[in-house]
Amino acid sequence: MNERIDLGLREAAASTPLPEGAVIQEIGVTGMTCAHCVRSVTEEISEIAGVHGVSVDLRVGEVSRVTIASDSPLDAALVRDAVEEAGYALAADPS
Ligand code: 9UX
Repeated sequence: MNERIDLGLREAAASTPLPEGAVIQEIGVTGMTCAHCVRSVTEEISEIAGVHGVSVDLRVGEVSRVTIASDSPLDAALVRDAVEEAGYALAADPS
């Protein structure tokens, strides 16, 4: 299954003009299998200061792609903590 789920948050899309200095990064997350997983990860990451958009490309049984838009580059440890707080894990290969 391969499905993009956006939970009403602002889409981190290139089509939208970004604020000065804004950053979009993509991370890989393992273990996500449903919309509730998507919600948990989205909510945890959204709580990081400076984050204004989270978009999840759910790939069940594979590495899901999580796109994060933020005002400035995020501390990688904060992102990892948020993913783990939600109950999932960063993929070894973030690309
Ligand atoms: Mo998604 Mo439910 O992993 O445990 S199936 S939240």
